[in-house]
Amino acid sequence: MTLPNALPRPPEELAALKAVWQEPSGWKIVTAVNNTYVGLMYVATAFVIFLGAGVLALLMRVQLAVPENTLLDQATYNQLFTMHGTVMMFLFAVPVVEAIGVLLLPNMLAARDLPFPRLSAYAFWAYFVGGIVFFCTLFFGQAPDGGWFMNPPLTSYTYSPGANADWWLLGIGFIEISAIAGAIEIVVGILRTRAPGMSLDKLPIYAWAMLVFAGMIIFAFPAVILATMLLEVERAFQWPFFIAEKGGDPLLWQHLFWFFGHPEVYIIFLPAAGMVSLIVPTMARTPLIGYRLVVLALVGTGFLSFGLWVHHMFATGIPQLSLSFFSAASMAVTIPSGIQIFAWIATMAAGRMQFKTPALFVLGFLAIFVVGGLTGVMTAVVPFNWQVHDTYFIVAHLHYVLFGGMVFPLFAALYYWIPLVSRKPLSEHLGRWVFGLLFTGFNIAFFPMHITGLAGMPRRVYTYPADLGWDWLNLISTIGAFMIAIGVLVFLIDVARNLRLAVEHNAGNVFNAGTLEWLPTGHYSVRSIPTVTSREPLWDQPNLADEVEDGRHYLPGTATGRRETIITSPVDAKPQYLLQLPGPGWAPFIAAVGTAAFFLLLTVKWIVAAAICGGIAMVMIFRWLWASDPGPSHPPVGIGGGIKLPVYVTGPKSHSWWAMVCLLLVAGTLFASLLFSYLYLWTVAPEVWPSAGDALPALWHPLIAAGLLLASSGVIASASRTLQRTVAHGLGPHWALRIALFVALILLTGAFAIELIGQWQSGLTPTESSYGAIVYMAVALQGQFVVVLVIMGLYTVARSLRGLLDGRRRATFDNTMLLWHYTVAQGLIMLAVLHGFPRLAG
Ligand code: HEM
Ligand SMILES: [Cu+2]
Repeated sequence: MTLPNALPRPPEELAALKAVWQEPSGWKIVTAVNNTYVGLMYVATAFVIFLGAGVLALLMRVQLAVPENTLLDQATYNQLFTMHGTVMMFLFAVPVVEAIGVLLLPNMLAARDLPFPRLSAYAFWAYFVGGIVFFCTLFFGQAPDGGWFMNPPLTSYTYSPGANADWWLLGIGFIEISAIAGAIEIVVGILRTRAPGMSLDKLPIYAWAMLVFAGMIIFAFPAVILATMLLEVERAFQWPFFIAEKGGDPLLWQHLFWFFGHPEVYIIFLPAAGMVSLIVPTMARTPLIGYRLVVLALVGTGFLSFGLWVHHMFATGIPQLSLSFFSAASMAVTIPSGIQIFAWIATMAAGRMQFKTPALFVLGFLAIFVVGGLTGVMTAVVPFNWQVHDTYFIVAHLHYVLFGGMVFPLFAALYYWIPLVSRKPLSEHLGRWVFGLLFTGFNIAFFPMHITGLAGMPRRVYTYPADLGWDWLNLISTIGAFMIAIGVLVFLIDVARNLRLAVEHNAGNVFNAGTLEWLPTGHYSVRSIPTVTSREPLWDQPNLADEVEDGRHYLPGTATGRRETIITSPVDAKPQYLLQLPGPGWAPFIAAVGTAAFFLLLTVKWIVAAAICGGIAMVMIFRWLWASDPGPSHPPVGIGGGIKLPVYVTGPKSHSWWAMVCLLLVAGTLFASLLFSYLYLWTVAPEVWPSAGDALPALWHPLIAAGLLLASSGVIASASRTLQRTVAHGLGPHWALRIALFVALILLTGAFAIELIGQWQSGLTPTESSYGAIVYMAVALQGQFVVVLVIMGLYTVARSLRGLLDGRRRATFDNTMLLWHYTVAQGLIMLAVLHGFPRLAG
């Protein structure tokens, strides 16, 4: 193969590349947006939070070590297990895998960075501030105490009047927004910033896993965001979604929560499985066996896991048919996991394994995860499930799955990839100790819990009477927990001794791996971006590292004098355009702190301060958006090999269009969850719903509203055609465009007002019944979209006035238009359901 660039490269090329990617130092590090910086801080924060949640676990184990212990009282213990579970699931497990993705993916895809660096920075800082404040509620006795799944009515205002539950609802709801931001970044990054030639068939398995992971976040998290919104509104304004006397149903919470909560387990597990699929071939020195089957298994798990949520509700008295269906489905999901396990075993058998520390952790993972899978199949059997419901058997099962399925792979990954960010690898000798302590400690701590559970000990009890046969088992569990703690301590010592952070001049490819992240890198990632022709490029092209370093592949420096990366087509990774990336800046940091402060202050009901912080966050976000639609500011540039790429693209080819589509999928899922809730509430309490004889809002209301909505979409569509005819600073069509935007906004808000007034005039109030509550919730959701569109519409007009919008520079308008049509569609469906459904049913 002839290389795109000839030798020698001019010396100033590398210097220019370095200068452009120079990162701030000192306290200005908070302005850094580069994935290496943000990724490292992200991983470190998540790990510290893991330690914190681990300390809570130790406290619980000390309390339970002997019967009738008085070290902790009931109220404190309730906060401890709730915080331990919540923090482990939401503040450690999901963020840490997202963080590793941010850190590794660009290098693995040979991109210079992910497509939205400021979004990653925003997601990280929001998580950082929100996570720390959330954790600190413990020190003020304000921590949530209703268990990690927060079931009402226990968490409703009547039984949890303090702010504890609000911290969970607002804090976690907010951190999920940060997780979604990260997920969108990862989806668009994997699909659009791959090295030329890295078709989907050559994508490293880890990237496949992260793609499924991020996709699952997009479809799972909206359900729990809706649930937290409903419960918070119920607590704050007495809208009775979950209160049975008023036609609500606590089980609605469980459906929404577990529709997210079960996929959550796989959201945590799949990235871990992806890591294992890269580590095993390296350790066995042979390519992964069954690549395509493993990809199929990842995608299959993603789909299946959305059909299992009811197995967390087997003891709630749901119909027999649901029991059978969800029981069978739960067993079916073991098949794709089994495929992966066999692929790993086959690969190990086919190659010559070197038992370095990462390999040990992988073996530990396999052993523990298989046990967790087996107890999972046991609990999928309904009668057995009823027996062990809410006992320590479940605590044992969930830790075999979560600790085995993600913490062991995580340690494997740390030992495996730390040479990428450190001058020295971690110590093999200490690594063996860490593994030994964690593996033995884990089994000593958690295996006895199966027996404790079968012997009848319920979970979530702060103490127990002596001589029920639980004493020894509990003491053993506590000893095991401390062995785990010592193992983690040894790991920290290893890190303190051997970790020497260095992105440049790192330890390098110490395990002789085949994937691209092991190419020599700087802050700019690779010096030049290689063409990929196989799944293990470093094994198949022995000279690749030197060629890349010598700048002989694509984009050997900076083509436009700014940070940039190549955008490729989603399936076969053909270069499409050059994306200019932003450098360091304050906006993401301030916006994230402002957003976090907004939610946290809202929790303590400091409304004015919250509003100010929210306002600051908004201003910052718009400042950063303002610069992110540069237009065709640069003529097409050559990237080597005779390829010339445009520097700006709009419409369905552009990365921002893809991100908008992802965002609309999130919105659509949120809306679907709301429709589900609406219909669900009707099935549980049709008596609070209007029937044939009742006064309903007159039909002309929704018909007019629908007409206005359609008209507003029509106006936007014609504005789009007008925009096509404009050029910067011309006059005529610009005014037509601005007027059209105003008219469309008036039509949209008019439609909303008519619907709201119509419902109100018919005498419906949100507090009287679950029907009123859910109707107004639907209207309020639509209202939020209208508010966003008003802001985006005015913003678009402002850009037009400043001459920043025309036929060629139109990404801002295109994204607004997408959201617009979506909002109109959502509004039409909502009108049809709100007005059609009770009528037809009655
Ligand atoms: C460091 C080792 C760990 C120990 C010693 C430990 C210990 C415990 C104990 C004793 C409980 C039961 C409390 C009770 O029901 O009264 C518990 C619950 C739980 N743990 Fe862990 N755990 C550890 C790690 C993890 C990890 C890594 C995760 C997740 C990634 C996790 C997730 C959970 C969850 C979700 C619960 C349920 C909380 C609830 O009932 O609301 N744990 N843990
Ligand atoms: Cu489940």
